[in-house]
Amino acid sequence: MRAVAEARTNIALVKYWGKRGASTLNLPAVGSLSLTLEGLSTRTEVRFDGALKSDELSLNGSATTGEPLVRIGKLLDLVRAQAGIREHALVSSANNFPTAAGLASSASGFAALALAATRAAGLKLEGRALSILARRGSGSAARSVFGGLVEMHRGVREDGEDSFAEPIASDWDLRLVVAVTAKGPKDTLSTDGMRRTAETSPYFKSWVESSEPDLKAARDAIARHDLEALGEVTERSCLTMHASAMAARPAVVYMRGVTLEGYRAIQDMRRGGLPAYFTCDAGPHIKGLTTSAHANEVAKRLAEVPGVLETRVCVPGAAAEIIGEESGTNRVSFRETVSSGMPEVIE
Ligand code: 2P0
Repeated sequence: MRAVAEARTNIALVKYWGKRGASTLNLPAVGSLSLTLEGLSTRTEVRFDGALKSDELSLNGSATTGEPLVRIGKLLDLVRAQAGIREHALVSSANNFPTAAGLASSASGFAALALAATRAAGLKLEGRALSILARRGSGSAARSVFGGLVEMHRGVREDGEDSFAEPIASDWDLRLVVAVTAKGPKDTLSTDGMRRTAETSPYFKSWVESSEPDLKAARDAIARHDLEALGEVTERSCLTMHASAMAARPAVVYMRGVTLEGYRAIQDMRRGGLPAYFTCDAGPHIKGLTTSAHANEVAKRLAEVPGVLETRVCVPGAAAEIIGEESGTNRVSFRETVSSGMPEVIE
């Protein structure tokens, strides 16, 4: 009744922003397409224990209550219902990157939680079912179940069973350069920012309409390994998403001066023949899409932008995986990825 899982964060090249319908199933208004990143991950242990009076959460070593515990409790309730168990759980979760830096943690966090909780509850879900469960915790988490390039399907069903992510087979040596521009948590949580955008932005409908053509362009570019085409769609999806959010009332603005300077620096790089493409998320950090041959130069140039605190070159990351598990007297510890299902004994 105990399992430890690890999941990596992901960065969307074609963005998710907004929900569809009034459903409580966390259904996205648009599909999305992302790259899972190695090196920015969450490791989560879940232990169901009949002696616990309520669910308990430790985040990065500190006992945590309030909203994070409520969100985690809701996902645990879904797992308990599926597994037919009643025990409360002790959840310990840690990121190997500073949560306060505002880099995405709900994606890796809920993917790791969905995998660890189901396994600790004795369930063995395949990738699609796990992605659907992770989506209930956080939309972007549905993508972190898988490694590399991943497409999240919007789906049309009210029960959400066609709203899941799938890996896109590709051996493209893409890199994402992350330039951290601020410390401290972001101003508006994504869930709140996207709700306000959907409810009040005059541009939300246009944003939603732009998504399908962008997804198609991205898929085509990936099939051709066409960085220019993928980069162009990456930039326009990001800027269209932010434009719709900025037009919300009150405005939802995540970019800061340094973010736009990063955008200009990336435009300059391209003018000088260095292929790099900009994206950013629900925070001020700059992300540059490029390939392995150019990643170090892109990182060097982004580090020169005033206000950039730190840069990091990220390679495509692996699928969520079980690091270890234990049930009753059966003690096993191994590494098993969602995509391959091939166990690799580590102890
Ligand atoms: C994305 N973001 O596609 C977009 C781009 C941020 C900007 O998915 O409400 O934390 O938990 O489903 O997944 C962040 O949204 O939102 C996000 P919920 P989530 O990566």
